[in-house]
Amino acid sequence: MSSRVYLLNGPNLDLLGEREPEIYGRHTLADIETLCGETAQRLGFELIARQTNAEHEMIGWLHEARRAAGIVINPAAFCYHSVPILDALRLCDGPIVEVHISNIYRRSETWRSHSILAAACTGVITGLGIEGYRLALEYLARLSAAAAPGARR
Ligand code: CA2
Repeated sequence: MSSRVYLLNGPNLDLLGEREPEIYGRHTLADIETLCGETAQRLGFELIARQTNAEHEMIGWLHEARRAAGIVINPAAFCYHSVPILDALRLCDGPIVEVHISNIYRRSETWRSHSILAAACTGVITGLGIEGYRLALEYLARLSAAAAPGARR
C-alpha cells in the first residue's frame, strides 16, 4: 500500500498572498506547502507537492498519482471548465479531496460555486483557508488507517 500523497495546486496559486487578502488571506503557496509537509510527516505520508499554471502538466501529475494513497487538489479555475482534468481524476484509484481556500458558494461571482471536478472527488473542503489542506490530509490518513490490514472496522 502506497504512503505517497500528492498535493496539487492549480493556476495562479503561485501568487497567493499578493492580492485579494480579504478573499484568500495572506498565506503564500510556500506556507501551504510547509503546513502540508509538516502534517504529512506527522501522519506518516510521503508528500509530493506541486503547482502548475498548465493544464497538461496537471494531467501528467494526476497520471503519476493514479496509485497514490490520496490526492489533495486545489484545481483553482481549472475546476470550472477542464474536462481533461475531470477525466484524469476519474482514472485515479485513491481518495481525492478538492480544496478551495475561499468559500466558492459565498463569492459574488455565482459561477464560482460550480466545480465540474467535484463529481470525481471523494469530497470538497471550501472556505476554511489553508486549514482546509491540513484537514484534507488528516481525512486521508483516517482512510488509510481504516484500510490497513488488521484495522478494526
Ligand atoms: O479559493 C480557492 O482556493 C480558489 O480555488 C482559488 C482560485 C479561484 O479561481 C477559485 O474560484 C477559488 C484561483 C484564485 C486566483 O489566484 C490568486 C492568486 C493570488 C492572489 C489572489 C488570487
